[in-house]
Amino acid sequence: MAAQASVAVGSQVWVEDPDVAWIDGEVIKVNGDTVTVKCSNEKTVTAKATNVHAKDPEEAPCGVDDMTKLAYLHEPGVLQNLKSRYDMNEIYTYTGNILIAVNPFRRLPHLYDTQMMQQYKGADFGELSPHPFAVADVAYRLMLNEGISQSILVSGESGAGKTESTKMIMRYLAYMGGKAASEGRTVEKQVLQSNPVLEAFGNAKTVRNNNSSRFGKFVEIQFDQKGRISGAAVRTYLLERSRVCQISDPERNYHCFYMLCSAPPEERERYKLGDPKTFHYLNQSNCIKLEGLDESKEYLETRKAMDTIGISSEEQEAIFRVVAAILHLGNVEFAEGVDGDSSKPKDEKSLFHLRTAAELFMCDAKALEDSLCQRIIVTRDENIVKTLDPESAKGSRDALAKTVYSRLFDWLVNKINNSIGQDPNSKCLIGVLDIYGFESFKTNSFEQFCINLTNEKLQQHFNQHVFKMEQEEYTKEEINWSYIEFIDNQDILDLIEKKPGGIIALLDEACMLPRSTHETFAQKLYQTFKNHKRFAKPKLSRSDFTICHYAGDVTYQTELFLDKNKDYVVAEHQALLNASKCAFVSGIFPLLSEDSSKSSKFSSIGSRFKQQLQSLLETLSATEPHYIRCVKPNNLLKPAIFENQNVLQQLRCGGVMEAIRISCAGYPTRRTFYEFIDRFGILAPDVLSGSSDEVSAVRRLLEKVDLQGYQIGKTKVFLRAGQMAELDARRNEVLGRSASLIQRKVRSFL
Ligand code: AOV
Ligand code: MG
Repeated sequence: MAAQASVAVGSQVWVEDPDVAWIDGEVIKVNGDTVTVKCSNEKTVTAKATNVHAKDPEEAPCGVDDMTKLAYLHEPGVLQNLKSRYDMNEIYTYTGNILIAVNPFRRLPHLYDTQMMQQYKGADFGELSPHPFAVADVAYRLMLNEGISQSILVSGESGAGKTESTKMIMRYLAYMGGKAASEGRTVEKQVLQSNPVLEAFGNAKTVRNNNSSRFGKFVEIQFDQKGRISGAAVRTYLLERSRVCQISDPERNYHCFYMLCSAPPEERERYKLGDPKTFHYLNQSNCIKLEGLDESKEYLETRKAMDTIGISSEEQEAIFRVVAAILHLGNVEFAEGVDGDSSKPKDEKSLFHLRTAAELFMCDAKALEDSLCQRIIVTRDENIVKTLDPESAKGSRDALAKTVYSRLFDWLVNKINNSIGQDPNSKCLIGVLDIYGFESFKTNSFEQFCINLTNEKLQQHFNQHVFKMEQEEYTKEEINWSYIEFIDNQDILDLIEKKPGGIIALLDEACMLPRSTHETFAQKLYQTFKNHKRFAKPKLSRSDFTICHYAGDVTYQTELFLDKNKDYVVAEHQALLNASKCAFVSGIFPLLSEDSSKSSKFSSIGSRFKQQLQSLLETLSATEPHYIRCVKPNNLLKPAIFENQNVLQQLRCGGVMEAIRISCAGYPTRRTFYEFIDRFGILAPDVLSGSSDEVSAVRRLLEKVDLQGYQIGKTKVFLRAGQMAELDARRNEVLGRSASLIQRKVRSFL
């Protein structure tokens, strides 16, 4: 994809290495199209010439703050640059307008303080070191000066630093758009305080991140004509529900559960809470405590943030009462009832938790028990009570816990939006997107499928944008260029989204047909997409399928696809909580209209998510986007460890390499006339003598060295991929010759 070295014996090059991805070395032999390289780790490697890349002989040891300043824009060069900067705690680097952020996994003092914000305020982009504040500043100024809405899209894999970056951006925007030194509950304070609340209820410790967001988030900040924040809206996407009742070691449930268990004693007593280890929903994992986190402090802070947002103390009380009720609910176990297929609370302990849960939900204990252990089948003539066996009752219990929790979360999001308020007159907004990155695990289910769809959509948006930016740079410099191909992932999007006939449509169909199973669904997929380039049936599998995503192949297990795609609330649960004496609880389970209360009516999570994404992309396409790509340098979550292979994989998945490829397909190397003459004047010193302007000197120099296909713009020379290396090789030759010339002179002088 990148500049090929015009390699000769003695050239400094990069060659592939299984451990560190790319290693540098010196060419010691060239034989046709194979090259032998003596690597800096003393190994000698023979490789194809096309797999060897030139190394910049003048590479700055501390790297460059923008990848486009690299002499050679190729994979090893990009990687080396990030690494050498990371080693010096320079965690931010631009690739043109894209900010790459490598997670430092340590607090970098002063990097984010108010003084720093002060500095970035109004500084030209590129003038100061790369920083999220600079990105936010550009967005803010473009919005204010040009009147165009902006968006800042933060992506990267779990634990890469998306949420932290998002918070910095929001802080900067609040700083710029806040009313200086005002007291009380200002809009910008509310906007900022929405973060800790959403994190308490929507974040959890996972294997990949101790504070992993388990939902996607788009925050839209509205501004008035003077550039002051006048409103905000938060949209969230797909909260992970299964975590409420199922966690695997060493992960944790949502933070709020542990916080509440560390609440002040009188509250814990009121909710009959104690050691988190005594609750089934928490003790499935051995991890209870998080190092460096004071849960009781977090609890009070969450409460304070809720105050700021405008959640009343009655509402707060109800929220935490419901959280406690869920914990108690999880401790209700079932045993077989009097007759075969029925169930009842297993023992006194289960009965206690059942009663406590009912008390906290403010509903009738017997009604709660019935809603867990029975289903009412409505026929035309009568209602028939069907009892559930213990296993089904447990399933019913968990379904209730998940439904309540997700309704609670939705309530919070709504409340935040209503309290902060929308500004109907705002013409400009800045949207900040903090959404899950591409995922590929050992087993991938419906969640990964949705997450990866999101990434496909955003990737398409990204490619189109990067491509457009390139075009604009060429136009600005008034150079000719012809259409450059770039990989479009529309075919993958069609495979998933097309209506009718795409995977989501087929899944919905399967969910509506009474007799379908995940196996019949998979068969249908195999039949339909037999010849699709992006679809594959793994050998030896009867129900898995593989999608060739832009970021790599992912194999999905269909087992739970049908279940997870169905969004319905058990009618008995709905009725139970609607009858709660607590206004908050009955409020999150409002009476349904006749129509939608029929449990047979199926509502598809996949289709709804697809629509949400569609509307997100419509919003985004009306904005000018700015991209932040977060990179996780290692999986140990430790500072100062930079794993090349790992980082490279992320740069590829995040489209950074693709952006570079697009730019390489055009004229990847740009040098101002001055820089160009400075570096290559030595190739034709005679063209420089005699006073002439820079442009004609550059023109003559290029003619003299007989290069083809380059372009001369208004202020810069545009070179094609590889041409810089070619010129450097010649320059080295000249330098070498003059060195031996000097040596000869020196010797003859001696
Ligand atoms: P994520 O949002 O990308 O993951 P976070 O933003 O939560 O990742 O970052 C993970 C952790 O890395 C944080 O809790 C910090 O400890 C550390 N970290 C990230 N950025 C910085 C920074 N700039 N300075 C210092 N420490 C940082 V997920 O939500 O899991 O996809 O779903
Ligand atoms: Mg996050």
